[in-house]
Amino acid sequence: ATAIQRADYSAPAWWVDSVDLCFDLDPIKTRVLNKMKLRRNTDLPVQALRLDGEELNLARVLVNGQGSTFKMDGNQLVLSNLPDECELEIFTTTCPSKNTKLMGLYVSNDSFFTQCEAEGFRRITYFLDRPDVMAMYSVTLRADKAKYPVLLSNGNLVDSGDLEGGRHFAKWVDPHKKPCYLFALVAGQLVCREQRITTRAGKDHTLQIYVRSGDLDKTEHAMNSLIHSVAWDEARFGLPLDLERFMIVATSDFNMGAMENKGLNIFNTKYVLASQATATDVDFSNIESVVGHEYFHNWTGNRITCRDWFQLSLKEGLTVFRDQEFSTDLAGTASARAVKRIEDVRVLRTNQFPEDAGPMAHPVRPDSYVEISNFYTVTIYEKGAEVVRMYQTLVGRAGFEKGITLYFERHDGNAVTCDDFAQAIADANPSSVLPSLLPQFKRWYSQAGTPRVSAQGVFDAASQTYTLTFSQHCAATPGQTEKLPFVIPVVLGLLDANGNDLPLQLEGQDEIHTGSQRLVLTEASQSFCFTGVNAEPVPSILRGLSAPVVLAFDYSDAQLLHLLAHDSDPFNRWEAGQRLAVNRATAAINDSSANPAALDAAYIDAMRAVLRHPTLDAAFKELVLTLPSEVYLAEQLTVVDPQRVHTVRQAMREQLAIELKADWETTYAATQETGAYTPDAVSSGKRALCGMALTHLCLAAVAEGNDQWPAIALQRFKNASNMTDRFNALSALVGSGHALAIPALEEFHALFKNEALVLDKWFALQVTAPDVGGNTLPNVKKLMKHSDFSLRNPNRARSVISSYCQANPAGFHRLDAAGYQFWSERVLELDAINPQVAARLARALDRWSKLAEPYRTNARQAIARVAAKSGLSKDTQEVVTRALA
Ligand code: B3K
Ligand code: ZN
Repeated sequence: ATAIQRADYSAPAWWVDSVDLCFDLDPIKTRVLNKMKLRRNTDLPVQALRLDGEELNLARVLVNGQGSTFKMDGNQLVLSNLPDECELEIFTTTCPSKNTKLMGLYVSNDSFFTQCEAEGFRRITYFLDRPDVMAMYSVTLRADKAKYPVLLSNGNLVDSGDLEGGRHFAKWVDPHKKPCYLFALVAGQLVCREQRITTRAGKDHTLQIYVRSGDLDKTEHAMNSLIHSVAWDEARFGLPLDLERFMIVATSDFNMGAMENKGLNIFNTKYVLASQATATDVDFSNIESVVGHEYFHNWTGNRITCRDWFQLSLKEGLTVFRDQEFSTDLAGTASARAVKRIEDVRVLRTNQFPEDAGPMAHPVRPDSYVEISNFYTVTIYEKGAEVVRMYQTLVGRAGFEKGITLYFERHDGNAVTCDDFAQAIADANPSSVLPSLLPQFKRWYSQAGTPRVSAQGVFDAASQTYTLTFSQHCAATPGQTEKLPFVIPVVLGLLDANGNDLPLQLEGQDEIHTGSQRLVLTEASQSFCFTGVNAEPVPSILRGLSAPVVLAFDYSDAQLLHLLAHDSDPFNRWEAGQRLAVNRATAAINDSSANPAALDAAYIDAMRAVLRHPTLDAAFKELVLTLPSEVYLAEQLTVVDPQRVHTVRQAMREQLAIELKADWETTYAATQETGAYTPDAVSSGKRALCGMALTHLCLAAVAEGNDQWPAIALQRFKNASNMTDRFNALSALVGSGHALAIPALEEFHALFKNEALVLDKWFALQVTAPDVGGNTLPNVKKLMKHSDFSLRNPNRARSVISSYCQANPAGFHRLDAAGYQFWSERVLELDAINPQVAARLARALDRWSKLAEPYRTNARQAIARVAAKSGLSKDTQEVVTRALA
């Protein structure tokens, strides 16, 4: 497969001004008539029209109503000698029921859905399938009325009625021009929750959420999230809803989370359906952010879209940043805001940092790709969001809002690049530091890899100064050996002996900062000297993770304990606790003769103090008490023995369980009742801490051969009035390996056998259970034979296969390599059905070269077996080829 290069971009030779689509929907043979008004791009020399198509049956081509000659060049339909303006009609047919890739038009539960981003529209009709071709759309849908009573597409319904033979039709017109990746249609037996709203601007809108008939009672939270999203974007960025009607439709067969099609978002049911009985607090909060995310795309993505797919982070990084800000603003209290930031940083560091250090590392704006679907990554999304966050840090919140306003003034209705975005933010803030730093700042778009910032502090008692010296370094990544220094905003504070922030004054400057100060690193190495410091302070560096970097500072335990106890920045307070744990874990992991139970009294006492703290929020306590994940710990090591990492972390957890037992009991007692269920930040934090207490109490009980707490967990499981408490109790039992887990799992299945999303949890919980005597893999294989298992449903396949391969390191990385064998077989099996799902799974062994032997050799061989297979999809091929490079 050949790579597409960013440098090869050229404007399209033809523009499409309007598209009139007519569908005769049928699961076996859907007919599509595509009438386009074309206009030659006269800026370029005359070129043939080349239209993309994939798995289409071409019936007829008319130019200005006349039969026309054409030729095929691979997958492209090529028409030469067209007049500069013409109408082109193309008739094709497709078979939606055989579409297991879930790209283009497909059938799920007897309904029709589409997914076009990035290159799925070419599976519906021949088209210039690229985001810089924006057209006006009108769409007529015809289908059997009884089977498909609801017919939806983008924009406004302008006509509908009955046809002969029990069929009916609906005609939709989208008032906004759009790239074809935002096209959507839905047809089926669906019901809808509807809400009319009037926005601040005084306009009326209809919001609708369509689901299958049994699911209507689970749409209230998604609707509320949508209402909040509309209000927030108007209030924070002045961006109103630009459609009379805004629809969300849920489907249980979907490759990813959701899709922002103009006016007709299509969602994975996982990010729509929620009731207190079936969804956890985490589900509720994910729904809020995904509903927000897709809604915010209406401006950042749809009104202004990407010129080409290399610019993907233009819309994704920015929209993730916006959804993070939305959830943060909705969270309310300062503590809840900090909790949200910690959660986002955890995602960044456990997913994106490893990606940036592995074979798939790529810049936020990649230079080349084989299959664009492989580049919907945590780098494009989460690192992209951090890059946007740094603009805000550099120009301030008000300055950033001005920048967004200028961006829309300049580019609304266009397909643009990351450079256009950067320029708008800089131009709107002429007196900020950004304009002069912009060329260097843009290295964040071109250089892959996570920079490492090393800092050293020197206190000089005689001059009463404290000098911080920073140096930055970024390791080589595939295709990029040399890196130039980045622009790195470093927000910091200095704590005195009482834990208070010192006033900060840099040598030679008049300005005095109380609390935090923002420094900007631009050199490979540079120093900052703070004056008027009369005793050695403890530096709190990179507050709130002010840049997506690794900070190396040789903190003593005493300094970290001081930060954990006092830092005014809750993020760094949490971070200090993580560093204490990482130091202990890595020491024990690296010395295989050492006792894996690596926690000393100082650490345990500090955790006890946090648990007992009178004013800290439950959610924050839960985050501090959570040990760094096995994946995060592995990233801190040069050579990884996954079994040793697991053994040490597990031993540390047991130690926390046993040594803090009395405190877990107190904590449980204090948090077990949260009253009537609401998924707000405070009560969900309480439930999370309660679940954590129960987990540790069950762990301690099993270690001590005592059944009291498992019995309490079983009762809580049975009596729970919401899914969060019920699932936490079940997880506590399963995670402790207690025998009561078995009947509880059976009961859980019986209770929720008709709730697909809950069954996904049931499957995932079992395959991520601790691997006792190598039993996880046989259990995974057994679960794949369960009558509720299906490889074709992405959610279900992920809940069993991906959860095992990607969320159970100790169960997966087996000495006998059977986990890798299983992985390679499933990748190949899935690749024949759904390449996108397969290629995601293929990334489970990204970090193979860091593994200790024999894991390393065995993993490499498993990847090579996949790579050797003929007929692999481009998707999987690209992932395994890069892994072996
Ligand atoms: N833009 C879509 C992702 C499409 C993925 C295509 N393989 C959802 C989102 O980011 O909002
Ligand atoms: Zn997105």
